[in-house]
Amino acid sequence: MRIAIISTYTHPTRLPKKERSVMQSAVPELLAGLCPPDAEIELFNEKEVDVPLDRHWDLVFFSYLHAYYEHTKVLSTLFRRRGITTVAGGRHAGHFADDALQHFDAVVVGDPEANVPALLADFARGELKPRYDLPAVAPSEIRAPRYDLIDFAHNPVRAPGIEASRGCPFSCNFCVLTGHEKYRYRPVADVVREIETKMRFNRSTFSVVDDVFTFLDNNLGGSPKYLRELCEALIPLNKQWGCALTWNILEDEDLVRLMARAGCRYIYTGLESLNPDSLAAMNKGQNKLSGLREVMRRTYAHGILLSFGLLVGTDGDTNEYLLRVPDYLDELRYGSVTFLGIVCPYPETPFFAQVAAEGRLLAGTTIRDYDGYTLCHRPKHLHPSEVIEHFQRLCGQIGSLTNVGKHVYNKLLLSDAPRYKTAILVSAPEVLSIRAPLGNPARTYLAGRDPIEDWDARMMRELGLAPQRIDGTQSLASARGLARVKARRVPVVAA
Ligand code: B12
Ligand code: SF4
Repeated sequence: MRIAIISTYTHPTRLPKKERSVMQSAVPELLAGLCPPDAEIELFNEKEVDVPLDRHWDLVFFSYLHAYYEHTKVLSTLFRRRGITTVAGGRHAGHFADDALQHFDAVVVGDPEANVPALLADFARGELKPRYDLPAVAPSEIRAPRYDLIDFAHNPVRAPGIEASRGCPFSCNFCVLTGHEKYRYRPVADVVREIETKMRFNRSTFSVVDDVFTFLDNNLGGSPKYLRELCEALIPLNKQWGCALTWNILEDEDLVRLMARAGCRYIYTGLESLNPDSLAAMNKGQNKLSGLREVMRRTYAHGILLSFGLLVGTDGDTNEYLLRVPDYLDELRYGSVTFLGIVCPYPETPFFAQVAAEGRLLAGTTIRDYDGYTLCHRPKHLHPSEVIEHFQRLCGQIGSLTNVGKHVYNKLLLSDAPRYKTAILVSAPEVLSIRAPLGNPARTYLAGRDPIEDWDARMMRELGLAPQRIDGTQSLASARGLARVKARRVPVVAA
């Protein structure tokens, strides 16, 4: 059986750009590990390479984020016209299974471990079902991805990624996990064995990422006890790694010291806002704003680069706060923002249910707009145009060369931990990447206003595909886990 597994991608500028960064989707190699050993498998990560449209496979699996749906529909339709069977999975496909079934032969809802082998067995017998929805397996049954199939030649800085846990114990109102996923983690011994025996590292030209890997977990600190055990077990491996976790972990200095000893050199945390009202509006109570500067300084002093993300457009944001963000960051001195986005009401979230019920979705919103860089709703205290002005100004100010200079100057000499200085220097482009979404002057960043990518738009016209409109109706009806909200048409407002 010839199988292709494709992780699709579209760039926030809506231009045909690649993004060869450290973190990439691990779904292709994860699904490959669930395929029979005799299958001929090819993996494609569109963030790094184009997908060949003329090759033949028996079966193609697609993984995509919400905003890549239209593009993924185009690819699937082209393949199906050539007799190739296509399957969609991931959070969007699971939530909008009925919509996806119009464009794919089958949809997998939820985790792949039980579903993919069942689907492959049915396909081999010629009995493919449209929907696979088997329950998740125990975390101890999660299998290692096929690291051997990752082609590092496409990306000199890519680090292999591993999952120690899935889900997150917190309930931020804008997060796609909230109300849908239980927090669960794999046995420490399984994770360590996978790193020791299965993981393949990227021996890149500049040796920047040799022996480096990333945890892909949404929140590696979901259980501090588990994280401690994991770190103890990682010390003898002598590898360097990065992860994402929540602010509460950083306040525990002993744990941060242990993480550094275990090889942690990079932590991303979704700080989201420096304004208490905005954090409250996002139900992000785990982020405390007191003592930020000291927590940041000592994390660096232990040899860990701490980067964080900020969101604009939340219901607590005001003009006064957004204007002051660069000053707040200067006062923090050790803060390093590597992600700046516009808060996104993903359709399966409590935040979406709220803005839809209150008639605050912008008119003409389609799924392409749900990319974290496009305003899809009207915030409580700001006009949509004000949000965009702040977003563009902050991208320019925070992602500036001056800021890179301050970042390196303030932090380079804070620690002598092995590879700490490399991590600081290598992170400079990450700070600049905050500007990346601004690369298309034609973008308004307002939902319903910006055309999708030229090629996708042309192919959608030729193939007769309509965009998935998000006006509140369908999502309120099908929101799994978000209570039984009655389907009803909700008013949309114009920007
Ligand atoms: C690497 C990564 C990226 C990469 C690659 C994206 C990608 N294609 O996954 C890049 C840099 C592009 C990216 C960008 C963004 N990301 Co991101 N990213 C991740 C991260 C850290 C790891 C993804 C991963 O490989 N996980 C491991 C794999 C194995 O798990 P998984 O992707 O969750 O898939 C599981 C199931 O959904 C299912 N599955 C998925 N696809 C398929 C397909 C088939 C056929 C089957 C059977 C099953 C299946 O199997 C997996 C195991 O259960 C996740 C966090 C996380 N732990 O998932 C966030 C995450 C996916 N990102 C998120 C966000 C918000 C963003 C950004 C908006 C901003 C940001 N923080 O950077 C942008 C823009 C996204 C957009 N345009 O919509 C959110 C959700 C976004 C969404 N649309 O659902 C997540 C969940 C983080 C979070 N908790 O908020 N991200
Ligand atoms: S802490 Fe992060 S992963 Fe957890 S619910 Fe909040 S946004 Fe989602």
